[in-house]
Amino acid sequence: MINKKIEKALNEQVEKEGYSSSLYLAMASWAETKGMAGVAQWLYVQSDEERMHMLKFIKYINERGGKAIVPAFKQPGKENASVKKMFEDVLKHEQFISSSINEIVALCTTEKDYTTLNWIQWFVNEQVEEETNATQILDKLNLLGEKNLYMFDRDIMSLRGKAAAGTADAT
Ligand code: OFO
Repeated sequence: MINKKIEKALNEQVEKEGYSSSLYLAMASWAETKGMAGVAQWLYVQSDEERMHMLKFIKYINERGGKAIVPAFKQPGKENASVKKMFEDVLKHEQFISSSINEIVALCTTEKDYTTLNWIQWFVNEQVEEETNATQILDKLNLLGEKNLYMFDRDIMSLRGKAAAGTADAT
C-alpha cells in the first residue's frame, strides 16, 4: 500500500505525463499544418507514448491501494516560432520530466517505499531515452540547417519505426 505522500507525488506525475501528451499532440498538429508530415508523425507517436506513461501511473496508483485522479490539463501553446525552437522546447520539457521523476525517486527513498522505488526505475531509464531522442533530433537540425527542412522532415520520418516500438514497450 502506498502512503499519502507517494500517492500525491504519483498523481502529480499523472498530470505531467498527460500534459506531455497534450503538448506533443498540439505540436504534431502544428507541424502537420506546416506540411511537415515526418515531424508531425514523430510527435503524434510521442503523444501516444506519453498517454501510455500517464496510464502506467494511473494503474500503479490504483493497484497499490491509492486513488488515481485524472486532472484537467492546461492548454498547450498553439504556435511554435520555428521547428528548431519547438524541439528545443521538447528537450527542455523532457529535462523537466526527468527531474520530476528523480524527485519521486528521492521521495521513495526518504519514505522507505522500496516497491515504488523499484517500479519507477522503468521511468528513470525511459527519461534517458527521451532526452537522447530530443538531443539527436536537434543535432540533425543543426547539421542540416533550418534551410533544409524538407530533408530534415524526410529524415525524421525514418525514426518513426523506432518511436512506434517505444510506444509498444510502454504498454
Ligand atoms: Fe513521459 O516521458 Fe516524455 O514527458
